[in-house]
Amino acid sequence: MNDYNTTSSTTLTLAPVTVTAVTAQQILDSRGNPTVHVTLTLADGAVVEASAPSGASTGAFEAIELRDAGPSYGGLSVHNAVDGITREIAPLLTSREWTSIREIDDAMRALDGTDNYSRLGANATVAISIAASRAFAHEAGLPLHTWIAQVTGNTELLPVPHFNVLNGGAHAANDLDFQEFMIAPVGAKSEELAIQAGAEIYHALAKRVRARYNATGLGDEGGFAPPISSPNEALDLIVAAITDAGYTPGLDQIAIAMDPAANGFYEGDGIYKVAGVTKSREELADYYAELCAAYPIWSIEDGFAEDDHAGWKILFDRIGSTTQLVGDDLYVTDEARIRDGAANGYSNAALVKPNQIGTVSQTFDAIAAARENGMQSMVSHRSGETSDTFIADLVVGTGVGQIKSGAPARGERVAKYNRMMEIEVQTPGLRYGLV
Ligand code: 2PG
Ligand code: MG
Repeated sequence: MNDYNTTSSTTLTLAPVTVTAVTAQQILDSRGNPTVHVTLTLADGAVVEASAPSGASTGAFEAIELRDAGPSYGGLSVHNAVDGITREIAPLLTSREWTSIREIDDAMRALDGTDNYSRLGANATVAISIAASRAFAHEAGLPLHTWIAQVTGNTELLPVPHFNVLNGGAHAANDLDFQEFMIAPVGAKSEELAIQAGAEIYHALAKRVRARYNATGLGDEGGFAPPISSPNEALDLIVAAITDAGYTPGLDQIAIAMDPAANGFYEGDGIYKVAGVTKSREELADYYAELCAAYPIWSIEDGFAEDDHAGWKILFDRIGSTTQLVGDDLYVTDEARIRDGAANGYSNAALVKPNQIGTVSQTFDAIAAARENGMQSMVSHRSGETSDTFIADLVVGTGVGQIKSGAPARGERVAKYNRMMEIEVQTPGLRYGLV
């Protein structure tokens, strides 16, 4: 069976892929840590490539990144993952013709033999799976985003970008416990204007951060990392910067999203510590509700820790009807976990990171599971990135309407935003906005 959805209005021709050669090598990610880069040579001589991103605040249930644990790069080199591609995945890929991305992903999964890619490494499988997706798009003669829309049976949509402009948690050296403060131009008229708004507000924020804290330091995702510890202070700064730049803070123009990444300040036993203050589950849920009442916050990701299901339920009952609550470490892009979350009332949205689950077709499954259960999805980068822009095509092709790719600055972050603007120019008629 192939992946092509026959309900699509476009007539689809099966376009099989033949891989004649595979190369893999170690490159650096945006943090200066090693990651995996691959190329696939196709029968017509075309070459497609991909590289794997890498998280810092990783969830305990994520697919496993294979790292050498040797003396180089403090144990982080990826020569074993590269060797696994060369010795095992390459012979598999070049052994036959492939008719769907799922076929390739399933074969890699079977070859790995574990349920979390701990033998070959999800950093190896995700890079191959992304490159293979590009191979299918090439053979079909389609832009990658259009191929994704056809394979998944979705309507293409230009997403609302969520720009992470203030960094804390595991991504910055300051004392801010919440990891990400994002601005989302929900009311923009186009991708280009959304990105313009994000960049103009980022620059207005830079002025305020310099004037007030004499600080220019950045976090891993390109947002500012001034010496503050209070989430309220961070939110006040952002609201002021939105106004400085000539925009209106609010749920219909420039909204705010946060990723507290609560694993990072969970003390266990239902106790969290934010800005030096200890909070019970109820107190933390109250605090989020207060922040949502005081600021135009439309979305909160990982408000509670990945294994604190009781906390998730309290928050969902409290503000789930008015606020998007996104599971990242909670779900790790795992279809089964998302279904479980929907059944138990943990959240109304899922974050989507291909390297958390290990392959592109499993990423499609996660998005489908969210959709089937009435949940939103937000496609996401990792804090360690490369110039690979796959997630830009992924978010457009799956039509989920939301992406976060860090600040509107730094090459590895803007590569995705620039790709979205390129798609907008090349594909007239695509709608911009939330689902
Ligand atoms: C997150 C991500 C991306 P990391 O927590 O959502 O912003 O961070 O890649 O470090 O897990
Ligand atoms: Mg997160």
